[in-house]
Amino acid sequence: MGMSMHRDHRERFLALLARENAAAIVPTGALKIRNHDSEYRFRPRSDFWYLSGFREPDAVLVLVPNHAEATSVLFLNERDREKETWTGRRLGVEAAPSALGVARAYPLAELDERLEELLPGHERIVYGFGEDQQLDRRMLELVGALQQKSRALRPTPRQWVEPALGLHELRLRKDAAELECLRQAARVSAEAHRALMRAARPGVNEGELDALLDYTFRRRGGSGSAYGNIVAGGANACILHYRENDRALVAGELCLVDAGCEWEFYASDVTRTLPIGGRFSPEQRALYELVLRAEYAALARVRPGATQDDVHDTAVGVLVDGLLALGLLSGSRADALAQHTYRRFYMHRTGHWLGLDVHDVGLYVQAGKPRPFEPGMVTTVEPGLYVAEDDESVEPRWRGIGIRIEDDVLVTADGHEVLSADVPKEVDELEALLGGRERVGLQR
Ligand SMILES: [Mn+2]
Repeated sequence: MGMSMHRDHRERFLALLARENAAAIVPTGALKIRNHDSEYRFRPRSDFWYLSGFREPDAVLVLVPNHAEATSVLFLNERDREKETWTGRRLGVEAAPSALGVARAYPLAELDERLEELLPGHERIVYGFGEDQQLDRRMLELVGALQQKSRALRPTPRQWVEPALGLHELRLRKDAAELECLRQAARVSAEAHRALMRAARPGVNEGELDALLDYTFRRRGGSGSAYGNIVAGGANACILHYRENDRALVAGELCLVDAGCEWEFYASDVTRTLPIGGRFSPEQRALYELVLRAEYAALARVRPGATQDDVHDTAVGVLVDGLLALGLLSGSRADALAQHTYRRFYMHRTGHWLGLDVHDVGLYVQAGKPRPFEPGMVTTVEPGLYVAEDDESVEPRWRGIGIRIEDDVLVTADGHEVLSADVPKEVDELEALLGGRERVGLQR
């Protein structure tokens, strides 16, 4: 793995660029200020990491397949003894080619002037607009100037191409080395969720469990959480992106935990919903078993040729049947499906691509139709039900229950593999894990 994975990605993308007579300019971005003069921890942009394996900020990878001497060129910060004393070690221009396998490396300050020499000979440029307005403007000006002085012998770029059209299609299909990262991310997530289940009991604050997740992710070698952990007790679970994580858990309520480890910047995305105190109430249990049935039915649909819509429709079908049976929806099944009355309780989609980004790149629709799954794609499957605290259309006993069950799923040649299968989700397992403490007499 390591460098060879990124080199493989670069070679694959260069071959694609060569066919299109295209160059690519791929920046990683700069440190971002958190407040005053403190910065957020840096995380390379996913396209850049995929192609380079380089962790430092302030770098740009340029791929120029039609260039005579060097097809991969990295621009990065120069070594600087004084700056490194303050802000950390730098790889530097000299060491970059052998460390990363790029053909050449230059100081970032030379980017514009070198691009004038590297870009001619290519008809289009792959560049993602919208991340960095300053760089966007510089690139437009630079290419505009190139076109002004173009010579007939060497084509100058005339077209900008979005990374979504080629690079993101490569990222959508995971290779063996990437799958190893995704498996490792899921493995550590499983350990973190299990640790949380052992620690979750009445009186514990959501924030303590949030910290336990982060601790386990990083202790086991992950780079941290792949997105903001959600630890949502009671009706907080009905807020889909609940972030406060600061309330003490109460016996008898559910706690929804949506958290995934990031491994070498590859994400996992796992949700479990736990009975605090160790016993589901009848209403909680009815809804939980319904969501679990929907998840199993949806998972069973994941195989080559099926689509995200198939998976979603399957989950919705099971949920609607169950909601009708429990009296939470009324009327006919056909009407509930046609009029989307279930959306009061299930308002999100059932899955999304997973990879370097938790909501990973890759088109969901091609030529107006949902694209079929192919081996090597990774998706989440995550049905849920959320009954708002103030939903007066249902009996009070159902209100404030929020449930989601989410796993990470690899599409294989003959079906699928659940990467997060080690995270318990059966009712009996959860009741044993969360209630076991009383039986062995442990006190907080
Ligand atoms: Mn998800």
